[in-house]
Amino acid sequence: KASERSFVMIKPDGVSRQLVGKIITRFEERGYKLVAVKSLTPSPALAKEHYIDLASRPFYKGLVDYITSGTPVVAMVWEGKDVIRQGRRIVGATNPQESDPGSVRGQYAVSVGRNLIHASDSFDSASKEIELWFAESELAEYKPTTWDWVMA
Ligand code: DAT
Ligand code: MG
Repeated sequence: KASERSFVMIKPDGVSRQLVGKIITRFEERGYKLVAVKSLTPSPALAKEHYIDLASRPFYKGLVDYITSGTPVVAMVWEGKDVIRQGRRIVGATNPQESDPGSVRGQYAVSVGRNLIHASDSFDSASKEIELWFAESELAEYKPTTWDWVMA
């Protein structure tokens, strides 16, 4: 769908390592539309809910502690053709040791516990995550000047 949206989050290591601009640029230059963006330190409740499907995993507490460390995250919504699947490709495999070197994780990360970035993995999780992180009023409606050329 041309209107497909994905939730993408630069994690605290990405912010602390000052990779925000480089990461946003990948999505922008591909032609995707930035529908929403904000910097925040997630509450434990928000981080736990975001990763609720992993609650039984041994790394869950460490994951929540990492996301809520106090260094902010950058939460975003990106829109465009196939952005959920393409977003996952831009981000790379979960374990940076397996990520394609051209992906964000494959270029900048080496540890699965510090893999820089999140992107929704399905239409259902994208819908849930966008609703969890953003109010409807935070989602912009506009058309980038590049849109018709890129999304044709
Ligand atoms: P992804 O972020 O690629 O969607 P996921 O949803 O399976 O991966 O897991 C969410 C995050 O949890 C992942 O980005 C990093 C962390 N994680 C996953 N597997 C892990 C493991 N085996 N050890 C430590 N952290 C892990
Ligand atoms: Mg995931």
